[in-house]
Amino acid sequence: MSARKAEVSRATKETEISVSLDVDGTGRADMATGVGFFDHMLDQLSRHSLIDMRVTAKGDLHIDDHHTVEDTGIAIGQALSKALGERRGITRYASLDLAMDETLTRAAIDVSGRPFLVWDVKFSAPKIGTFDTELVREFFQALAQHAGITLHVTNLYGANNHHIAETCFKAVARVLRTALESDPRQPDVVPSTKGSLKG
Ligand SMILES: [Mn+2]
Repeated sequence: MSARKAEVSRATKETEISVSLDVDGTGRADMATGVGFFDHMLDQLSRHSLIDMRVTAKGDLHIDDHHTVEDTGIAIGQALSKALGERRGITRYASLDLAMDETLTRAAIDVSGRPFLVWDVKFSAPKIGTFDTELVREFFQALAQHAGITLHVTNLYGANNHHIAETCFKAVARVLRTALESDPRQPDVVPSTKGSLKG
């Protein structure tokens, strides 16, 4: 596999975001989005996917966190798609049940080139600290759309909303890690009968 690295810069009237990532990294995370809880979640995404990620975002946080979270999802998704190129040699599929204390969350992924999010996660409170819980879905919707991945996330049970959010990020991180790993039985093949996994 050639180097799977990419940089994306994205500026609108609402946000200015730059992302650089290395899919074959060690999980080195450097997050500065201005949203503390979101930085903590992105640290999990990087650490447990082993994708090195550097994210800086300057968003209209005086309104709320929505644009910053969504647009960061877009930029990470775009960078991931760019880094993966034609997706040759990847494992493609993975699924996992991830436990954290009382919470269990399932993620399943197909690095298909077909963006799709199935989201079955409910929070029992609208906020974790100052962070809107509904933004967790917004992030993964943007990520799936722009990375060109099919992603299913289901929270099976859990009581603590911080844990529920965190297991979503960790579970997706772990399935990304597995699905993006080189398949040693077909390292030079695009794993599709169509011959293409580009969106
Ligand atoms: Mn935590």
